[in-house]
Amino acid sequence: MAYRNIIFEIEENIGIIKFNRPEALNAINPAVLEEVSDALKQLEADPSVKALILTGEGEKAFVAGADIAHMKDLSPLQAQKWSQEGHRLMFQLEALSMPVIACVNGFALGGGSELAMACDFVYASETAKFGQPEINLGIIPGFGGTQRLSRLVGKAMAKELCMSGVMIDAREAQKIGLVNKVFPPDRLWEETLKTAKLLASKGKVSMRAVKRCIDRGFDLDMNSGCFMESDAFGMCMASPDGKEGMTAFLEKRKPEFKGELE
Ligand code: CO8
Repeated sequence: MAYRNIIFEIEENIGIIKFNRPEALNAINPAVLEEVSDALKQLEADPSVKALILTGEGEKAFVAGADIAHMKDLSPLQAQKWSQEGHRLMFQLEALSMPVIACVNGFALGGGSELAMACDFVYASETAKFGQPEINLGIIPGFGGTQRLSRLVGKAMAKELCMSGVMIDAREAQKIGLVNKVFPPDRLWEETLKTAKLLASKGKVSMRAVKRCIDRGFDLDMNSGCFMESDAFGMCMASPDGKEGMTAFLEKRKPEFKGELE
């Protein structure tokens, strides 16, 4: 597929997707969803790719939300379908076996903040701004914001953000747990890449297992979550990477993870 709304690259073993509609502050329209979804399928099918970074092209925006011009005249059923298409992409991101970092270089509003929340964690520039401004448009978050935000920052804070529609800066977003780390704009990319490389150096089997246990376990009761963790622990223990990691430790050398399951 030819990409017109995103820039898709693989640098060594890191996938990079840049939202690229600067004329609309990288707002998401159906073509963006389709292109990102296609790129994610390619990444998942490529065993050499071990981490993914999502970011926005230009200095102003990560993603300033769903494209309002596209949404304005949707019928209720079309809007419901549009929301479901957004949800599908967020779930596709969460289901990836590799870790995904949102590198938020500017506005992450509405669907943009929802996208960032569907990544494994967020690094942000000091100039980034987050918010769920849908209420100002007479609508509500439709790409999972009412659900992921409350799970991330708690119900009361999620309500305040979704009900007031106000923007918060990166430091505030870090304080409430929406953002992991904040960097000056000129250091954001190198720091994100450094962490992506660190994650890519780990074993694929255990990376996938930790991601699934935390994501799936979050919606389970403690007992069921721990049960799932034991199963995943057993699988990692029996994997070639598990054997290699522990053998390498005892032999005082760096492990060579192959990312295979026998
Ligand atoms: N959609 C379409 N175009 C946009 C969007 C957007 N979300 N955001 C910015 N643009 C466009 C502007 O219209 C403008 O275009 P033009 O130059 O042709 O006039 C261009 O980008 C630059 O924007 P501004 O001139 O407004 O730039 P400012 O620096 O003055 O302001 C802001 C930047 C504060 C980010 C401002 O652009 C803004 O408020 N944007 C809208 C933010 C917003 O409300 N986002 C939420 C959208 S709704 C949503 O995401 C719901 C997701 C779930 C959908 C599910 C559907 C059922």
